[in-house]
Amino acid sequence: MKIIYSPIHKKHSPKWEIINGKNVSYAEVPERIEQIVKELQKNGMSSCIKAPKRFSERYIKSVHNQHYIDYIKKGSQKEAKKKGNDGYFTTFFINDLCAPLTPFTYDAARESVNCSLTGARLLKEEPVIYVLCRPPGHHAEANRMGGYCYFNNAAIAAEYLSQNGKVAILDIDFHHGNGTQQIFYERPDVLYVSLHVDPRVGFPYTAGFANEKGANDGKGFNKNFPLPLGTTEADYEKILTKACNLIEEYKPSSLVVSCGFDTYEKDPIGGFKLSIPFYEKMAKAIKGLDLPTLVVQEGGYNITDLGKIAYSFVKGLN
Ligand code: Q9C
Ligand code: ZN
Repeated sequence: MKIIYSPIHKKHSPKWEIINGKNVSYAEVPERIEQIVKELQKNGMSSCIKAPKRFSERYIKSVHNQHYIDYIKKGSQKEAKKKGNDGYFTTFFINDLCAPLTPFTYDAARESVNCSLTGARLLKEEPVIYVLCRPPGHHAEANRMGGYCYFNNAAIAAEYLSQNGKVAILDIDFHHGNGTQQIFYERPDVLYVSLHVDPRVGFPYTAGFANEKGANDGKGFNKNFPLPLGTTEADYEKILTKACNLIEEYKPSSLVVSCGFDTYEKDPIGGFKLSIPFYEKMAKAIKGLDLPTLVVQEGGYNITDLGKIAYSFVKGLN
């Protein structure tokens, strides 16, 4: 297995998000990815870790609007020139107040895409690749940032892979991937399947309902499994089996996993009851699909245990 990682993400480190009009300290911190890398290295995986290659901005444009890309680039540059450049929330192209622009936001988001595309390209040679990217991507829509996401790493990789056949995206982050759903909503050649907290009680609130099934040519190629707060391993496993069956029936050429660890029982912003050993089980179920698989990091905010969760997951993939 190969792991794609770049240290550039560390430069993107916002202080705050705004929830209900109040500043709340930012959960999506650099330590997340650093803890995972440390734990994988500790377990003898250093030789698996590869640096990303650089990809042209036109790959980002395959999914996002050019005005949106420029806005993030210029906004980051503008912030870098300011005194006290702690980041700011833009008035345009946003879904919420969880994705501020800071001096290195564009650079980090761009490198995060480089990581997912490097992984996608390597899938020809390696059956399973784990992309340790940050900032995450699945809440980023074609022209809207939000939920700690700017460029949709998984969607850009899926778009790239779709040139060689149908792609399935399995989203197991605690939150619904509203961005990925929106980007492929009218496409029959990319199937989006997501398990997540019921949007009536959890972020992103406005998408992720069971009746969102795709539109036009994409009708029937979007499947949401909203789950209640407090979902147990037994219940989660049943639904994951259903999701895997749908993917199997679809017969894709490759699989992209939007992989969040905020489903963990001790996640500070999650609300499911999954334990560390359960992630190995989940990964085995995914591995059982026997598809070229690109695992793209999304959320997961328990800094203390993230490394152990990731290692459990990696064991199941191997
Ligand atoms: N108290 C991802 O996991 N903040 N984004 C919610 C709850 C936004 C999550 C605050 C959560 C965004 C990639
Ligand atoms: Zn999440």
